[in-house]
Amino acid sequence: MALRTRITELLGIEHPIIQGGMAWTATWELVAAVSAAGGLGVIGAGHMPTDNLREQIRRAKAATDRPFGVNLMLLTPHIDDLVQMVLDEGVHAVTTGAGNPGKYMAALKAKGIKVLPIAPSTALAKRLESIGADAIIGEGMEAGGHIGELTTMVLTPQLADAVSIPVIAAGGIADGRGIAAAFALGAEGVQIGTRFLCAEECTIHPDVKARVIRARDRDTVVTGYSTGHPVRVLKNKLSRQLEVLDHANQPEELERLGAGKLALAMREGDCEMGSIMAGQCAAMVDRVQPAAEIIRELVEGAEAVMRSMPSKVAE
Ligand code: TUI
Repeated sequence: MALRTRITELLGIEHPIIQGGMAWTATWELVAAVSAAGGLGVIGAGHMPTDNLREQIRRAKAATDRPFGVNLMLLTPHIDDLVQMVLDEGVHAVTTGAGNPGKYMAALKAKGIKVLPIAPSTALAKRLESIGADAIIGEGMEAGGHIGELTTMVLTPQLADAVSIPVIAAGGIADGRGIAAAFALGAEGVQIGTRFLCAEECTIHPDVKARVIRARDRDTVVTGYSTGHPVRVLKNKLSRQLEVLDHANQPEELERLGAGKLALAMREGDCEMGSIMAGQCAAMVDRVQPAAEIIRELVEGAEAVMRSMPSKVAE
């Protein structure tokens, strides 16, 4: 058995598993490992300078012949430059987050790049389908980082009904059960971020991996509602300070305090004053393991759940 869908076909990959394009986290080492294992590795561009992203793309190309992608965070000030560089370098796929990629759709498609926007609502998904998106990633608010309002459970089936292109479910998926559930809701692929934080090939600071492994069910919190860009993180000293500013409705102060804190966590390992963006399913991650082993467990787990389903239906 294998999980073959329009997503594996579209992207030329073995398993319909897209790795979340996490800023300061998803560097070429993780990307190459995920792609080599049959998923789609995705470089997290975040606010990365254009030259650094070019270097990341070139290193990923040198490390794997398999398809990989780049996640473009549309709120970044130099996004036009990043898009132009991606067009020049060429990658198999682009995922987008934190905005509407409509402005770039035609140029990306003209280069043969598959465009997979993250959409937190059916309205945006329909609009993106109408201008040529190849698939829609529906990210529920269980996810880490910048989130929308709806849960994966509610968003996925509505997206599947709203568009004809394939839907990829994201947010709260960390094992085979989550994948099987996403498929039951109408998804043809999944995007997984948090579980890959603890891939051996993920270059984040080991203290952050240890913190994710320690996380329990209620250890994430959403801060930044007052800024209009709510972000889910693991609870720590920083998140408590951000919450105070959120409740006092001081978005400018909050932005100031939050600036640069993702890198402080992920690269320097400051687990108290850094922003550890992780989803609710951090609680389901219990060890560091190679990306290929994660993918194998995900696929085998999903297949086992799907096979067991008929026995749950009485004749
Ligand atoms: O983008 C993410 N997750 C992220 S981005 C990020 S870095 C960041 N830095 C500062 C402020 C905020 C974020 C950390 N994590 N996930 C995908 C995602 N996209 N979640 C929600 C959205 C989204 C929201 C609104 C996508 C489109 C959208 O459209 C609004 C519109 O313009 O129609």
